[in-house]
Amino acid sequence: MARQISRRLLIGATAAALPLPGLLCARGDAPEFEMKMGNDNPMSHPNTIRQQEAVDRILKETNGRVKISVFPNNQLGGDTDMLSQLRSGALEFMTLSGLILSTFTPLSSIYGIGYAFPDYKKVWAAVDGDLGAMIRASIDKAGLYGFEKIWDNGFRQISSSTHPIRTPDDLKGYKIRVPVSPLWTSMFEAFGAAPASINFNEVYSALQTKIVEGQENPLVNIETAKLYEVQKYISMTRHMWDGFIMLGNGRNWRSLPADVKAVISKNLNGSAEDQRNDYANSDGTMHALLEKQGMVFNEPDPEAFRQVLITAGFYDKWKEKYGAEAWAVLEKYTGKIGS
Ligand code: X2X
Repeated sequence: MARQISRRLLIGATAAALPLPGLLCARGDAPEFEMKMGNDNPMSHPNTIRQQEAVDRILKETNGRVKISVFPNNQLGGDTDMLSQLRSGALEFMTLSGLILSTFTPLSSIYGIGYAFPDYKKVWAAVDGDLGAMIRASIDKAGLYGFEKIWDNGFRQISSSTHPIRTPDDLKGYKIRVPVSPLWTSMFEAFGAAPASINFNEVYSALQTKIVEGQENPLVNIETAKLYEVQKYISMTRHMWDGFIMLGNGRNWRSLPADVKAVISKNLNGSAEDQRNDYANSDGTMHALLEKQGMVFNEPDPEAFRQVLITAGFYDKWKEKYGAEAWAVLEKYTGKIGS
């Protein structure tokens, strides 16, 4: 169902993305601002569909003055490559997990602490509230611009080609791919697994060639990246929530006229809300689609995994890394973590 919706949306978005001859001719010249936006999501993914909608509205509302082209699916390179391009100004916008960004702005991974958020209500209160403001301030200090509304990257589940993950013991020595981020590596080391840091554009081949047994992602990413072709089991561990921060190159963003920034912000933040709804309503549909592709689901007890993180000192380690002040902001929304 979500795929039809996404296909319908995609067809709509693609058609709308076709050059708007009427608009451009109305000004009779090239756009005043031509910029690029990158992501690591396939064409059929809600990120790509909603980003394309946003840039279409921006082109229209600026009467062809501002043209942002979306390059999905790692077309510009993997996440770490795109982040370097963003920092240099070769790329003007991208969506990136705060945990991958944290190699550059350590505080931006704080929302990804294992089992910190039980539900979306607390997630959005935090990232649309003081926790998000704190993260954006750290991004700003690092010379980038973080848009107010973080996009959703869902609650993450573990997939495997070898065996289902039923208890924390099943993670001992488990060769799992994780995105390039100290927090992801640290969490799976705390579980006793063998995490391998690999960018998303290389995940399918790493699973196919058995470099790793499994990976972890929300169902919509597993489905849209066709990981069901190289995975057999999905264990609904729901071990963390992740978000895609919409980022701009700071220098470029500051150089834009105020009216242009207002139109871009309104439409990107507006599409973030639409994309959040897509994700929040997708798990049931994705579950059915993935089962149809032959994937076998199990529901382990999350508390057993959380206890392992406590015993391994994972929470104490990261509370020290972020500092008591930042941790207090996190716990303002999550309640006490790690006890
Ligand atoms: O790399 C991943 O697993 C993904 C697609 O979820 C992120 O961008 C963090």
